[in-house]
Amino acid sequence: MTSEINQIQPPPKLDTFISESIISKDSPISDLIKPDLFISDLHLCASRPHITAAFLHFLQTSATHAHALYILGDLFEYWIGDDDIEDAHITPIIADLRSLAEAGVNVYFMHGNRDFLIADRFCNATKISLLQDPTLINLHGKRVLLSHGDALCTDDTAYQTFRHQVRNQQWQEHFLSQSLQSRRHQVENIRMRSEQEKSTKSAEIMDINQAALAELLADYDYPEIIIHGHTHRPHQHHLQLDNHVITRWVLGDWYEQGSYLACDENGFKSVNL
Ligand code: LP5
Ligand code: MN
Repeated sequence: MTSEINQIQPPPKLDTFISESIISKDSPISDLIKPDLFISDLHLCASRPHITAAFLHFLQTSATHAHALYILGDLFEYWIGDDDIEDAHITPIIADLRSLAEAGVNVYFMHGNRDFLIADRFCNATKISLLQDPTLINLHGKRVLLSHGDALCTDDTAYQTFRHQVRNQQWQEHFLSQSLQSRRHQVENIRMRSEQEKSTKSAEIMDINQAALAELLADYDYPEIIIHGHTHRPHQHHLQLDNHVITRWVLGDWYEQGSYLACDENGFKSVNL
């Protein structure tokens, strides 16, 4: 596997590096103590009000003590366009994300496979910053690569074909030009089809492909850590790649219980709510 990877040498994609996340010796002492928090796959929706309540509580408590909050995709069960922003279920989420940002916590959001249509209006209303997938950051001197994770599931060819189609700008413009009701109806259909197809796919097919992971890590010059979600299989993996030891943190979903990954100067820890 490693010799294959060594043949692929595109330039490192360091353009998405976030300088604000560098905590240097000269950073205020409070920034050294405050943790960075990582969450994904909350799948917030009106039909799971207790999960939305748990998230709002998290935003009002643990998150307020953070240096930054990174939401690595699938915050919502699905997002059919920013013109749906006034939905009653969405309003308190926007208000609390905004309050958190106004309280001085840096809040970042990366698209997932269910909410990739989140755009400027949502970001402006919440004061969150949109991150590209993947994005490299620096935490306490360690390079940390962030991703939602779905792009790495390359064995799932039916999904990758679907992904290619819906990430196309022209397709999105056409989809967004339709009524909310029509969009909602189409998404409900896709959801049903997705659930149906998932029941026929093996767990291996729906997991991260190790060669795709190795290629991504090599592209980014072997960051010490990668954090992603999507697979709903929370775990801390260790891998060795071309003489580099890399830790892969997989975030958990919020279906049964909320959780987050916290990083401070002492390292990472996974916390259940
Ligand atoms: O989300 P999860 O983990 O349950 O499953 C994903 C993959 N499924 C999806 C679909 C989403 O769950 C639902 C759609 C999100 C709405 C976004 C809003 C805007 C788009 C509106 C589109 C009309 O992402 C699932 C993976 C699984 O992760 C594990 O990685 O397996 O993928 C699938 O199941 C996809 C199917 O294999 C293929 C579906 C083909 C549907 C084709 C319909 C016709 C095309 C319509 C226009 C694009
Ligand atoms: Mn996902």
